[in-house]
Amino acid sequence: MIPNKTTRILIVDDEKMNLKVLTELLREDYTLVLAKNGEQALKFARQKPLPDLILLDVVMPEMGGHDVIRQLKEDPLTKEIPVIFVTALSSTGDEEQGLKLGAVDYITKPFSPPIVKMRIHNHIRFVHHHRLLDRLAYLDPLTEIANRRRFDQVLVKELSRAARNCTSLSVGMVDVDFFKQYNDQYGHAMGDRALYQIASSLKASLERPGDLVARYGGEEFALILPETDAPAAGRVAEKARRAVENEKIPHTISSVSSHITVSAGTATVRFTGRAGEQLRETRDGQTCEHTVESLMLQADQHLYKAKQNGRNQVWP
Ligand code: GH3
Ligand code: MG
Ligand code: MG
Ligand code: MG
Repeated sequence: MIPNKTTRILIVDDEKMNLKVLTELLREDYTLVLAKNGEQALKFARQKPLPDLILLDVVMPEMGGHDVIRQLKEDPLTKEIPVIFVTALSSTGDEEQGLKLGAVDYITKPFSPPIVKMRIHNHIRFVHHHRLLDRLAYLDPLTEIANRRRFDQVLVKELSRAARNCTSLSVGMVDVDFFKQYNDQYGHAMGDRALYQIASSLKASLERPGDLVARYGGEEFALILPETDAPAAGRVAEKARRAVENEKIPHTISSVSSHITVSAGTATVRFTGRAGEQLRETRDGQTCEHTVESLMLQADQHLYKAKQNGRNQVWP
């Protein structure tokens, strides 16, 4: 990896001299953000764009480095940011504790600048590799939205979160209408382009940061809508449907419209009772064991109804 200025490093140290030394060492290769105490460190660590790496002093007045890393690791926003301790505390016990708290490396002062620079380069290279692997594993290459693997992973997590917090969770299945005919008429390459545009449009139509749209397969997309009850899910799906329609991608042989349209089915699980209890209830008041499969099956059945009813619509 060639270091570049789009990579951000947050440097935290209460002593100006230490900040200066690290700044001199790294400023040519990276964009640096400096914090002179623990509170500032937490504030800057949560500001977007997030830092790619944090160099953290241990001994600081008020909030020390150990408290800072604990809080970073507890926050879903910052827990993946690698932290390197840079400290004068050099005993084996100190180092062991730093690594136990989740630091990826432990550098003791006084340090050798060229060695520290190389160690930081190596960690940054690792960060970029990790991101690349993440993209490959969880992004659909054609549409550049989440893939099926990511969808399944998020749905399991959101289902258990909804059960824990006794909230509603909705899913949606979205399927392009008469897409086979589109491919037949315009060719597969245009079909691919249309899928990209549909995916972008669906994604842009979602409002909440926790919502997810994924490519579920072929020309099918799926939505995860946390803390969303059935009527709200219907509204979100309708908004998504309209967004695709408004793209006005010509589809002259579709019998629904002269443009590409989608149909959607939604399904909702509503967890009632006190948080942590096991009572599981559907929208219709039936108590049943809701698994990922049954929720998706229901959304699929509702999608089928939307298709049967004439397409370009949401069911229920
Ligand atoms: P319906 O309204 O009932 O959903 O009709 P449909 O033609 O969309 O349904 P069908 O399931 O018969 O066809 C889906 C089509 O989607 C067939 C397939 O060629 C196309 N498709 C699936 N994945 C891709 C893809 O990655 N690229 C392109 N260009 N087409 C795809
Ligand atoms: Mg200090
Ligand atoms: Mg289909
Ligand atoms: Mg279809």
